[in-house]
Amino acid sequence: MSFFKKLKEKFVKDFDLSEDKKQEEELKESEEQNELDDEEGENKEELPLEGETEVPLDEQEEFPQEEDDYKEDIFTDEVEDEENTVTDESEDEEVDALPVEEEEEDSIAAKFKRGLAKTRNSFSTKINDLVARYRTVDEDFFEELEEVLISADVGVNTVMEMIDELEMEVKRRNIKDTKQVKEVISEKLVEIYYGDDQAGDVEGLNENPDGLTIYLFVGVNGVGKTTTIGKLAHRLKAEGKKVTLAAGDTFRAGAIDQLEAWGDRVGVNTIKHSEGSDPAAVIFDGIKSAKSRNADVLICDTAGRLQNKVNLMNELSKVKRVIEREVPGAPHEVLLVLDATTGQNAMSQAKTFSEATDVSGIVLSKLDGTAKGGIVLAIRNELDIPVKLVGLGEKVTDLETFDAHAFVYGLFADMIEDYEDEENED
Ligand SMILES: Nc1nc2c(ncn2[C@@H]2O[C@H](COP(=O)(O)OP(=O)(O)OP(=O)(O)O)[C@@H](O)[C@H]2O)c(=O)[nH]1
Ligand SMILES: [Mg+2]
Repeated sequence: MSFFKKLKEKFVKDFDLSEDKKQEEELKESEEQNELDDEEGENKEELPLEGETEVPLDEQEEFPQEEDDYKEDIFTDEVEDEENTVTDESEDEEVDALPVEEEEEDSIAAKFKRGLAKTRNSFSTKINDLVARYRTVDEDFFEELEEVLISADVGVNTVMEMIDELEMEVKRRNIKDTKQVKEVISEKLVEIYYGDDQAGDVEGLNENPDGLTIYLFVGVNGVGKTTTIGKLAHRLKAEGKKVTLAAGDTFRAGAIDQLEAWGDRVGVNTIKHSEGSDPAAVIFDGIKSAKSRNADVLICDTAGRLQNKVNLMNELSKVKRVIEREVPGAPHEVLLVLDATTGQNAMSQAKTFSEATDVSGIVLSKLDGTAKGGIVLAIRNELDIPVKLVGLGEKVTDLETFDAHAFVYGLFADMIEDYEDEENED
């Protein structure tokens, strides 16, 4: 079966196409508006301009030198003594969630489509332009396609691999017409993502089958750790799980309140100590509280850190050791949050963090804020770390389990719908 047809059957039937097309057109209009006059479009809340969320690395808050002191002896077995400093305001009962203003009925496909609007608009314009200029598939066509993929941040090595495979496939299927190549490109993108893992299953979050599941969030400043934790807590709670948050970012002013505000918003407990205290101790108390409340999941926030700060990376190892000691098999995920709008810098963050701690999965945030969503493929293909979750917007429901098919659907949605039209004409 044709790959576009397969994607269409998988995703398009999920939601009302006409409704979606309307939404799509609105988005395109405001996209164009954004590009033309660099003003805020109607969709401001869903697609903030990049400048609004992005913090350039060199402007990010740095840790002061004296920071180092508190880290050296960060965790000792006396941690239990700090118990009395814990504030668990919500006690045993679940906090009542504030009403969540959302359009929950959005299908996965619709969310990916909306979240990838920027990437798709740029990517499909370029591909269509390429196909219009080159009627037949030749060397030059592939060379230009290479540039299009690189400009979407797919990553040079991944692009090379992809082009080689495309050339082979095009020969194998004896494809001459560039129009047909679009579909082969979409198919190869999914294959490249999964690599040797032929099953191509969606990789959800690992869970503890018998007891407390612990997720540890790490990453540099401002990438979206705390926001993602809030979104994830909301989702897990909606699945019927009892969730506790641990405010392990004791460094940045306001970080504890920010996490607690998320906890209140989605209706889950937050365990916190005072600002400046030992993060490992907070996590320790988080585990204790989660266990005593019989919580299913504990999600640990940590302070943003630059990957070149050795002490801060050591601090993470200590936090992780506490978790390992308290719950065998934990943490069940160490999730590195990367900001998709930072492009190739995200790749170098992933490299350094995974050297310092065993990163088990990536959360790629702010995919909605970039036209370079191809970074997903580079991360998976070049670092061999699965992308587990993607942030597709700032709303509490804008977090999805990464699904390579839905992703590619999001990138090729227009073409897949066009394909349907052509098919209907036959
Ligand atoms: N558009 C968009 N914005 C996002 C997404 N995820 C997070 N943000 C925004 O990114 C900004 C930073 O998010 P935080 O969650 O505070 O980031 P952090 O990693 O916890 O930052 P530090 O605690 O300072 O290290 C906020 O304005 C979020 O609303 C997303 O998926 N899409
Ligand atoms: Mg934070």
